[in-house]
Amino acid sequence: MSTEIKYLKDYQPTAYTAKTLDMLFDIHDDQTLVTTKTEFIRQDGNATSLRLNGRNLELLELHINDAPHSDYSVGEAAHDHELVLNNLPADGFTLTTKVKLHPEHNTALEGLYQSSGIFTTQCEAEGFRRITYALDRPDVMSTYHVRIEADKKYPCLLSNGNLLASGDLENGRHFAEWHDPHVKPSYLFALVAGDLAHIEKTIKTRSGRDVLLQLYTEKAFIHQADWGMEALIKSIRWDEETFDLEYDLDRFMIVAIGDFNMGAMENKGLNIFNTSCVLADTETQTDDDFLRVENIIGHEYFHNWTGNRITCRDWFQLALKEGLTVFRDSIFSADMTTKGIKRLEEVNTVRNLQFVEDAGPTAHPVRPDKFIEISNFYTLTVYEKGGEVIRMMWNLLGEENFKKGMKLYFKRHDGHAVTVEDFAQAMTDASERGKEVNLMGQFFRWYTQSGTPVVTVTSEFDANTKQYKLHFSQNTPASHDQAEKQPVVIPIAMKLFNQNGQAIDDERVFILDTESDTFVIDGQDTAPVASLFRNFSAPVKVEFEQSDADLHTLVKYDDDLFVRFDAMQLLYKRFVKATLDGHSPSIDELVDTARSVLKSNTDAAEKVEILSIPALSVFYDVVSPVDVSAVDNAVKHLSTALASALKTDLLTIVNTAPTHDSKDMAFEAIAERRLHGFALNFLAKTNDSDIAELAYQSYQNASVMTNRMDALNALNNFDGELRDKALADFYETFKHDPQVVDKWLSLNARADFDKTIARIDELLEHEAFSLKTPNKVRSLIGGLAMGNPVQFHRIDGKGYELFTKVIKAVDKLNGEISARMVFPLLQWKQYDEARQAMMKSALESLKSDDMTKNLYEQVTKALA
Ligand code: HT7
Ligand code: ZN
Repeated sequence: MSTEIKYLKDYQPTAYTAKTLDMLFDIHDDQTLVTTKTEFIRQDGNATSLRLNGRNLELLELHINDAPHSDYSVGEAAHDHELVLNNLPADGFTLTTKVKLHPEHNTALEGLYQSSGIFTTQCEAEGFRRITYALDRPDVMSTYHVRIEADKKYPCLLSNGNLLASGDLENGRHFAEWHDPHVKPSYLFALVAGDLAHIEKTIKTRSGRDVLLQLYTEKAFIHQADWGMEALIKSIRWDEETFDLEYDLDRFMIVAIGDFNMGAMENKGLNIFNTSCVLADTETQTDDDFLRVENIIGHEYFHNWTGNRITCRDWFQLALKEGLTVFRDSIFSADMTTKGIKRLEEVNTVRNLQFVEDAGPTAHPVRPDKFIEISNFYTLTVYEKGGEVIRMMWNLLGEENFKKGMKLYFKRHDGHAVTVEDFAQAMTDASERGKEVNLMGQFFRWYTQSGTPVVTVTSEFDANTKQYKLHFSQNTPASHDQAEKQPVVIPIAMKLFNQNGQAIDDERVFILDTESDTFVIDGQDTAPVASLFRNFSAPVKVEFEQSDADLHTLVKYDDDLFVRFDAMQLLYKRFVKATLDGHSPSIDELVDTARSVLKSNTDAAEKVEILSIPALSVFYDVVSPVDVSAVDNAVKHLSTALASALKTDLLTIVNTAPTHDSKDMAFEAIAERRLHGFALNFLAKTNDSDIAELAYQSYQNASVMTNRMDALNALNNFDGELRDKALADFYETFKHDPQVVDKWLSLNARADFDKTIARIDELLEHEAFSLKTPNKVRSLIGGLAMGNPVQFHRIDGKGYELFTKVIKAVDKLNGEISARMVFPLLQWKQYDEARQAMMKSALESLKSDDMTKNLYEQVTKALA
């Protein structure tokens, strides 16, 4: 294992570049032979040797300019088996290598691997070196010609670009040849060979070119592909209309694969998706699954320009493509649904998860400056905080200037591998406003500084001078990687209301770019109610002791969904804190406010967002260190009291007949189902047995997966016969569909019962589970560690014990997954002494000589 640290400051261009790759894949069930002919051009006049990346490859042949060449060496495993070529001809040469691979034994799911009989690839970030010797880095961009030969039992032979030829060979074999006319880095290479069904449609781009769209999956699930195809067409149209960007090949293919490390991959012209992110049918997927599919299809499609046409110079620049594409998928999904709802989903991810990362041992800037294993940097900070930084640019520049910036970015850099600075520079240069804001100046600290800024706010009202002041100050706490922090540019979108909830001015943006500053407004008869950071205008934590009365006013009357939701969360937190401090806070005012929201004409989905009691971890900041059981008891007290007081209101919602068809995917229909599901699940918090009956009936009457899962989630609060019957029926009915089985595994893992750990242990041996399939591990073990904090953090340590046992076993198969899943354990410093000790020793127990470097990097950082 190489644990060498790579630094951004050490970046050097390569001495040679690879102009073209001509590849032959000779696929057999027990081995695959890959012959690669690469045309190398010398960039540095003095170079006579070249290092190529390679990993676990068996080299069979090596030729230079078609003649055998013996002046080479293959490095040690510690150097990932690099191939070093010496004594090279001047200027340029062609290298031909033939290597042997074993995709049938590849459990890391990187490079070429087999999943359910389908051969598939995953090359981002450094998987291509597991396929052939190459300059496997994003700043080497080449054109690819690929020939695939395989048995006819694998009828579909796919690769990037356009199909040139296909036909029969001897011995029941056949071939296909593909050519991708666009230069691309190796991480965008893809190949699929298998027995797949597909659906297809031809559309015309805005300029009138025909494009064939195809979506492939296993035959048994092809009926779940229509929504994905619709989402793809919506994405293509949206990018044409919003950013004037057209698709640039004759074909766009999506393939759904069951074993996949992440959600999806934007390979040029051949996107590969985790089945869970592309298949959707109302019988087997929920409304949330449908929306996620639409969003991820959009994300991968949008990468065609932001990521593929212009790519990253090196992996430190990952946020260049990911932050920008997250922002693009976010405004796409907001356009397809309701803006505020999509925004709150992002807010929850950033505040509840990214802020945790930013405060923990793996904190890093949006543009990291060092890493051991790049796979560990596909993080919430790079993606989500990276997306927030782009959103701030959009807001600071305005839509029109941002779009001018995008145009200039493509004009300058199309077909190249560039840096985050290149993007910020184009955005700065493209308009007068851009020059004024100067994204290359202080703003750029958002890319280079880790940690979450904290903005402290105090207010001051003087009845005599009628002046109202808001004092803002900012501070970014030191993080493990950076002791000193400088002030960042924080746009604070704000608006003032009077005590009756009427707006007294228009929304404005106050820029806090110094350590402290004051906003002043004159002419106020009474102290205004401040609505701050509207629409979550900056990814910061806010400390503001606003009165309870002000918060209730904001929940009831503000016209910004984020502020209403945030004010309600603050009120919930205050109730929980008071309970933990040994007081008996009254629930009455919360009930009144919640009831007024329920009775108001607020959109149904917005009601759900405002009133939902957040996940347990959201309450962790009310105490330090965190005693999970105590916080859980206080939150349960809140939810039971509120649900019991609102029981009649909630029952009315549950018993009202829906006005939309249960399969209608219009957002109003989804919102109606959401409110119904929320009411049923909130009622379950009463712990009343009539609600268990109601949920069971609801399960039996459900005709779509959304209603079924709402009922099962509600039943998951009641340990007893009804839940057992419903879960057994659910498994029996859907055991043929791996995606629904994942839901069943997760329901088992998320049940907050004493017996859950034993049940999970049992399920590890169940026919429905496999350690080799990331989706199964995420459902069962992720379900425990992320979705069931009470059982995971059991004070007897059984949760940690089971978790580490599984992480160790997964690490033997797939380091990308073990390193990702271990995240909850890394946050051990948050917890009380007893839990800290157990979590720390669990981390220690993960260390071993044969652990992957992925897991090594995470564990050593956490223990440092
Ligand atoms: N760009 C893709 C990232 C990705 C990935 C990274 C590491 C290992 C496996 C992976 N699969 C996909 C997905 C995206 O952000 O669009
Ligand atoms: Zn992406």
